[in-house]
Amino acid sequence: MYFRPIGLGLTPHSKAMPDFAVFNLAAGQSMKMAPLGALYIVAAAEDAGFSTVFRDYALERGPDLFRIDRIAEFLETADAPVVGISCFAGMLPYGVLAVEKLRACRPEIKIVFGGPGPSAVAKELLETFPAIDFVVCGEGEETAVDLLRFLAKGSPPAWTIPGLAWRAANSVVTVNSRRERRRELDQIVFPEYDRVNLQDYDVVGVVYARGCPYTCTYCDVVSMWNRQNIARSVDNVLAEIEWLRGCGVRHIAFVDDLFTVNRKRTIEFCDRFESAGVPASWGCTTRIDRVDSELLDRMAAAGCQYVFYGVESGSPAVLARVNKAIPFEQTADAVRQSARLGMYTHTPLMWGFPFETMSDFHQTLAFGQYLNHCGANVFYSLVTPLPGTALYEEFRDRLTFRPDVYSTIIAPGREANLAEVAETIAAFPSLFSGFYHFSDGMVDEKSRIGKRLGLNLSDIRIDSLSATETGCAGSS
Ligand code: B12
Ligand code: SF4
Repeated sequence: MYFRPIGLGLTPHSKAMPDFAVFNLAAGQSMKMAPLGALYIVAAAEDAGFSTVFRDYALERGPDLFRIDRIAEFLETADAPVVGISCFAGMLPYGVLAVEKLRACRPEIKIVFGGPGPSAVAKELLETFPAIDFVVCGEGEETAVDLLRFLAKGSPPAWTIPGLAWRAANSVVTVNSRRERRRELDQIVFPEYDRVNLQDYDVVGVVYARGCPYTCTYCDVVSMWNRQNIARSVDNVLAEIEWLRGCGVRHIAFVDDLFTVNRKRTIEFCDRFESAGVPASWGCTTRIDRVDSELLDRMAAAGCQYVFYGVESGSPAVLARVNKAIPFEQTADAVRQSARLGMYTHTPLMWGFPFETMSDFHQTLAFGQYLNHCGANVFYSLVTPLPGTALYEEFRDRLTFRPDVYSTIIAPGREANLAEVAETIAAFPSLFSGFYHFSDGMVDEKSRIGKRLGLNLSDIRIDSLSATETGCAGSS
């Protein structure tokens, strides 16, 4: 089907021009994973008859990856009347500044943002940056297709499209009602992998189920998936893995927020995966209180090679405050068993909460050491107050931004260069709060302690740590 924009301000284009150009904006990742979200959108658009091109910035190389001009140039590598940008919170400031440049030379195109970064801040994003025309909030396939139809034929009208945030001709921004989560995930077309060369990536992801029912206060999964965990069938997942195997993929990273949320489903998957004799290994992310000894045995037997447990803190008080009160012995037991089964066991710990006392922090460091002895790969990350989280809402007036101190959990990688975005981040804390930290989180003091103990509080980049130690760096 050929898509012709009619009377919506889009420039008529030749048949050679695609209808839709989707760009994944990611940079500085240590591990490159084919971007599922963007490729699901490409597949949905193609399936609905819109010719679509895809470009992945994660594959770009060079020292200037975080320069706005470079990103803007990248966005010009595909010409289409509708440009879609997929990004997380970390690339959002870069994305908005780059599309301002794109807009200046391409006033006729429509620009739509989607992904976990823009989703949580859709209204303010559109109100602040007129270069952006639409934001697709949450699960994107159906909303994106409705939007493309609206831009092509004026129907369905923008105001009727659930999940869409848009700006009317009078500049008023509207965020439509949330779109109901899709229940029949098996009906969703597989990610459009033929648009990428899988060999360009270090790892390939598969989503078994979307969303998580828990309420950890720092986690922004709710703004994307609305606390519902909805799964594909085992057959559908195995079919995708078989297909990937055919492309030479040997390891699958399940990218579910909480892979073992449904024990029965996990056992069924393990049994089927093992009996199908799929010669591939896999790994996943989950919670300590969603595994048990038998389940871990089954997972290991079925080829699970790594497991990522969000442990988060060594202080019972902090764990209770973030809605993740899991007893330490349970954590240690699960970690010991996972490691014993040969799984590479990751246990991230967070620090810098506004309510984390020095004693809480010390407990976290001590627990980290203990988990190390249990066989875990422990790493520490500075708390990132992401928009849309309960943590952000409760403590939003205690945020501080220092361009030299930020968590690389949200900033895109350790090599991120904030030079061109720092002013924008500072001007719009509620849009870019992931780059902030809590002013009463005692960040400098705690980093110094970590350093003195020889611990790598790895996810914080503090350019000025040595300066801080000599008392040169100011704290805000
Ligand atoms: C796999 C993964 C990665 C991979 C690859 C990511 C990729 N490009 O696909 C790797 C390991 C590289 C990675 C890195 C990071 N990640 Co990550 N990652 C994930 C994970 C586990 C799965 C992503 C996924 O495939 N989801 C499934 C698909 C179906 O959902 P989706 O991507 O959201 O896409 C849907 C919608 O968002 C929308 N959509 C997406 N793109 C577009 C584009 C358009 C035009 C439209 C219309 C719609 C649309 O439609 C899609 C289909 O419904 C998620 C958690 C999760 N379960 O989602 C975290 C997550 C996305 N990551 C997160 C973070 C913080 C990071 C890092 C910053 C961490 C770090 N410092 O290393 C980096 C950033 C990298 C960068 N430079 O931008 C956060 C994002 C938080 C936020 N608000 O932005 C998440 C949500 C985890 C969390 N809960 O904290 N990540
Ligand atoms: S941190 Fe994990 S368990 Fe908690 S809400 Fe987020 S995805 Fe769910």
